[in-house]
Amino acid sequence: MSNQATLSRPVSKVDPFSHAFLHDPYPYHEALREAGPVVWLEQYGIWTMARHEQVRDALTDFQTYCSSAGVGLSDFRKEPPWRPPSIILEADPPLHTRTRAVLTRILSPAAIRVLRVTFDREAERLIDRLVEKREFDGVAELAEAYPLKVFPDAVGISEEGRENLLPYGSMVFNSFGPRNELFNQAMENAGPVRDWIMSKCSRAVLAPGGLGMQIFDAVDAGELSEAEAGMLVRSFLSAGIDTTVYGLGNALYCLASHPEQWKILRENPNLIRGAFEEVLRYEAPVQTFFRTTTRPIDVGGVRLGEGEKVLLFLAAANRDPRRWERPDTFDVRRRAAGHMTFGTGIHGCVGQAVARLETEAILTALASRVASLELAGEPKRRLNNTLRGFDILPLRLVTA
Ligand code: 8QM
Repeated sequence: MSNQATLSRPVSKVDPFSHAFLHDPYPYHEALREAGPVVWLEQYGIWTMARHEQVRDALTDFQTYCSSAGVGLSDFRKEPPWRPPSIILEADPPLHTRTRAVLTRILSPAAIRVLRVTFDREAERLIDRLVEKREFDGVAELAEAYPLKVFPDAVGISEEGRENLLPYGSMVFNSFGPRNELFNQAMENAGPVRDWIMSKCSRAVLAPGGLGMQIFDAVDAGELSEAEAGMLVRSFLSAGIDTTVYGLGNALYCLASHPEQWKILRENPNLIRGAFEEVLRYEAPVQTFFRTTTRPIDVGGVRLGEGEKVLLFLAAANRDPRRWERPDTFDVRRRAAGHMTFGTGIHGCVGQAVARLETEAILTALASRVASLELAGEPKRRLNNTLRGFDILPLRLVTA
């Protein structure tokens, strides 16, 4: 019975990290979903899941699908990681439980309410400037500029050297994929960029009261070692910038290219929160994550072995017609909760409230000032082994 299933395992020859795939992943997502609940990718010798049910089940079962062997293609048990593993992302319980508890507290709803004041003010300031400008690049001048200001300020790092944050993010997110051209390009200046990041992770250089220093408060409370606290500051600087940059860029793109949806938002600003969830479902800034099996497991009648890499297609789960009506329609009124872009389970995005806060601040400032939000030229994609988003997004704002 299980032999038969093994013989009939669905296989695919696609390369999910090729330029063709990354440029327009959606037809490939459909093919992978339709191929079966789990599919063998011949090119890499790994499994992949693209249906909502299987992606969610794998993310929920952290005992079978572990993170400590890395959440990229590379198996940390077979080859050395490019940097010391994250003690939250690339960790399992009990280590993960302890580190996660600290970040959950620092990013609690009460903490987000405190951040909201500054985040709203900075969003209004920036949008006022851009409204005056009328035409601008939505990536450099908005989707990058805003997170690069408010998040490092909140963490409490110096202004000097912040141009290292995006190159570091590019290293982190490209490194989850294979060692292809995108990976090599991202790693070109790896040494100095990594050194700068690490130099910003110590108690001595963090502003008092900031999110970074609050991690060090947990050392004083006996929850972490001094070295672990530095590693969790590194996690903030790894996970907190590119994700929101790509998410905000995708939000601007979705709304600029769906004017009727922008009109709905302008007339009902209470829909902004749900609209961002729909952006995350429809154009997921984080497309994929891997897990590694800790034991043999049956998935829809197919037997996976122990120690095997599994590529989870968050972005394909988000458009699975088994889960969503009209999955390829961008609809800000839809209930998009249940998308997989923040993951789910014990590793579900710990910073998701910050991501929502940033995008809501920007979209609210825009909706109160701007009648139409238009593409002013052809957007250009920036390819990345994990992230989906833009390099250039020419925008035009027309005031009410
Ligand atoms: C991705 O370094 C880290 O801890 C880390 C890096 C990247 C992420 C999360 C954590 C999911 C956003």
